[in-house]
Amino acid sequence: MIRPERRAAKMDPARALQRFPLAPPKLVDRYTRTEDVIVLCHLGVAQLTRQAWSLSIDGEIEHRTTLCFEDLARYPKVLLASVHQCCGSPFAPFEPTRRITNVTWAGARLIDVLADARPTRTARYVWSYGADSGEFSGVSVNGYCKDLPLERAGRDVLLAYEMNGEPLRPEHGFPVRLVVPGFYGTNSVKWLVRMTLAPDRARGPFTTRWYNDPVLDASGEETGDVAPVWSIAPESVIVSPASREAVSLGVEREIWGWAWAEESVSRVEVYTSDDDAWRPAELEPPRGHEWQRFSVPFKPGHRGPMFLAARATTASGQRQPRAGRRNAIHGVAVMVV
Ligand SMILES: Nc1nc2c(c(=O)[nH]1)N[C@H]1C(S)=C(S)[C@@H](COP(=O)(O)O)O[C@H]1N2
Ligand SMILES: [Mo]
Repeated sequence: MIRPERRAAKMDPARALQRFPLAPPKLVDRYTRTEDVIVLCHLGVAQLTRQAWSLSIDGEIEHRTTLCFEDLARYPKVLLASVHQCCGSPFAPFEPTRRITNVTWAGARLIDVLADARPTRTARYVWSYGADSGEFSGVSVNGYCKDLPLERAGRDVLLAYEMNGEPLRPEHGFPVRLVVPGFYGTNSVKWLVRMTLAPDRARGPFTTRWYNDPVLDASGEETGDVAPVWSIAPESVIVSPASREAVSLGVEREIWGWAWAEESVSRVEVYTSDDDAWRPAELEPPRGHEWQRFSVPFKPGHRGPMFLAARATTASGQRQPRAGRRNAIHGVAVMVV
């Protein structure tokens, strides 16, 4: 086993970098092309090579270990597809941004790697560190750090080295990133170089100050509690028709879109303002953490402006709120001509 020296990775660019996703009418493909996938780098892009990369695992484990890329590549390669969603700005946690994509990943299973490190009974969280460093919102950061409950690692969490069938691009975390399907993208640490098993949550700014939502009560007041931005709440977008599209009177077509949640979606309803009714949509059965297509037949009966909306509900009864949350209902105003 090679143990390269850990030096701070070169950052290029050494500033925040974002690529916003396609607008809902452009989300026509089931799998998002890599060039259309969101990019969010708080500190810039860490430039790493496979040769210089290593992952050290420490903390509450029996066997401290450092893996090089060949060590990781020896674990069974797992392929899966999942939604990959940025939850939006940490400064505006209740604002819907719909930064959503659906991509395929390949890599080693985190539990396979952890099985060899043998977490102790006191380990409850996995802290993951990126090789990126720099400044975000006036705070100096050495290694973007996120956490996840160890019990959540037991399912489908990957140490991924491919996106959409190709090695990760630098901005997506080359050579290895964490992927937590079903959790918001912020948890999927890029340029992953260290994991620490810990009895408690990570204490860095990205798990305490940012991406830790104020908990609201039923009337929308802050309770003083906070909740980690982990699980993806139920959400849906209407792909067609597009906002402000002119749709033809009396011509039958579809209203369709995508719905997703960490827990799969069991029901989508579509609202049409001409009859002021929510109708159940046809919905694809869930496939892992991929998004699910929904559709309803649509034949506009009156000329003039019309409002459409979709709302998703999970099996446990979580439903998209009307407004005021990042997963608020997506509405589309069209013109019947
Ligand atoms: N090391 C590191 N990992 C990171 C980030 C980051 O700034 N640094 N940004 C996070 C956020 S907020 C999101 S939404 C996703 C975006 O992943 P992508 O740029 O590959 O689409 O990466 C997450 N992982
Ligand atoms: Mo994000």
